[in-house]
Amino acid sequence: MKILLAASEVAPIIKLGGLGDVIGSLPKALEQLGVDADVIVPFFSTANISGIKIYRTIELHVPFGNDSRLVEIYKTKLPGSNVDVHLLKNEDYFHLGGESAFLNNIKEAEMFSFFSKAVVEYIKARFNTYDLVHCHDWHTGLITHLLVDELGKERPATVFTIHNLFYQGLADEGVVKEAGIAPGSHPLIDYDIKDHNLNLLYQGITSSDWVTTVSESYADEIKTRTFGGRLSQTMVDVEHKLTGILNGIDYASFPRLFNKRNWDGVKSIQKEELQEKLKLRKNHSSPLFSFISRLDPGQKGLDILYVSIAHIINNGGQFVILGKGDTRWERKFEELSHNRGYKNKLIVKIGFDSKLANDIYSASDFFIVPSKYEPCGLTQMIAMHYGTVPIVRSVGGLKDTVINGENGFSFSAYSSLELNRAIDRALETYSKKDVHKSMIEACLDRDFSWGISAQKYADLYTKVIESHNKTW
Ligand code: NHF
Repeated sequence: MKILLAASEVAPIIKLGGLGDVIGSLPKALEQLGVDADVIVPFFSTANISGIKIYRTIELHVPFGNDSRLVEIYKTKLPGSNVDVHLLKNEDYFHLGGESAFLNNIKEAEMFSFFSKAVVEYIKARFNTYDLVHCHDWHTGLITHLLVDELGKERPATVFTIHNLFYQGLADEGVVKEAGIAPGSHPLIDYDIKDHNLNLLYQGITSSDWVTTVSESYADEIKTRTFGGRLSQTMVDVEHKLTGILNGIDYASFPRLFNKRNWDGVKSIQKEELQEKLKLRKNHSSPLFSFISRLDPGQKGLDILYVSIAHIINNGGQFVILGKGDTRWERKFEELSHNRGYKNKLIVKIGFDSKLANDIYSASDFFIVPSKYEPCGLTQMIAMHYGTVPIVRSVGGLKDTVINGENGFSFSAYSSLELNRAIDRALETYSKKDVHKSMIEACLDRDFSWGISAQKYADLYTKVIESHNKTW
């Protein structure tokens, strides 16, 4: 079985968010199961290629608009594996990308329509030897239609994974023509562009052989208006081909200095070290809460968290925030930390620093994820790996990974009142050392490595390839 994973990012070469982590680790886990998976991504100028061997392989001439555009293909290996990564270089389309994946604008949509076209040209240049193309998020939404046009019944089978339904990629209707899709050849496209724009996520979902999303609960939630918005009915329509598969995490990226026997001593030393490093008051009895996230007010629960900070500090806790994103919220959190009453109790670090992130995960007592919605969420799993008890809103993957009262705390209604109640339960536990200890150990017992999920993908690939071969 030969699989091609197409996406906009692959960690550690190009990493903008959780999608990059998944594309950087799923193929390695598939390789362990004997599945031969390649990765294809745009070669953005922001790609981090220092220290890795990379070489130019072939050139493609990709028809787009009225021109034929040169795409140079570079190849490297995913660090620590034998997985081939193909990077598509084009000065016109990919030179500006890679700094954000969340602009959601027409320019980005055009860039990724070109990417979709180039991926299909690449598949042809490789003599159509992939059995299945696994597309990720709206950036790859046109691939399936193009495969039908270019390869007809010889096309590979397709799986489309939704990492975040909120980002849909609205393209100008003109990209349909630029990509070389003839008017009238795809009813789904004709229907979609009646409102003069093309929804790339909708195209990927409706035209692929199978659809997955990154947790079982999120697969259910997006069928409702609250979580699925305008695409909720579409998700109901495709439920016969929709599965939720929880993401795993690549533990190699999260070195831990303790195990289930000695966590107590090591974690307390780490807490002291972090308090010293971040200039928090050195106080071991004060519970340390943390929040590490992209600062996205639409998703990450920043407003309810903001209000609950006072509750934590007033109850003797300390709080560390690490993240970047929305500049208004960056400023709001920074300003709050300058509040006199919060000195040495609230530390806000704007930026992304994976070493500091791991130190914070490891030294904290509690980790908060108050998201409005969360397709899977990786941070709660990382926190649990470090024996840091998560406090989460019970949605999506957070619901599927945290068991209230056993290995974490969860709350339902989206309000700081509810979040405060969960914080109160955490504080109460913290004061009863043996209860807190058993929760930490329950966290350490959980195994979120990719093995189980990769097996689910491998089984799904086999099923989809078989049924595709039968149908054609
Ligand atoms: O974990 C990778 C990530 C998810 O919940 C996360 C999200 C975006 O919002 O699948 O994608």
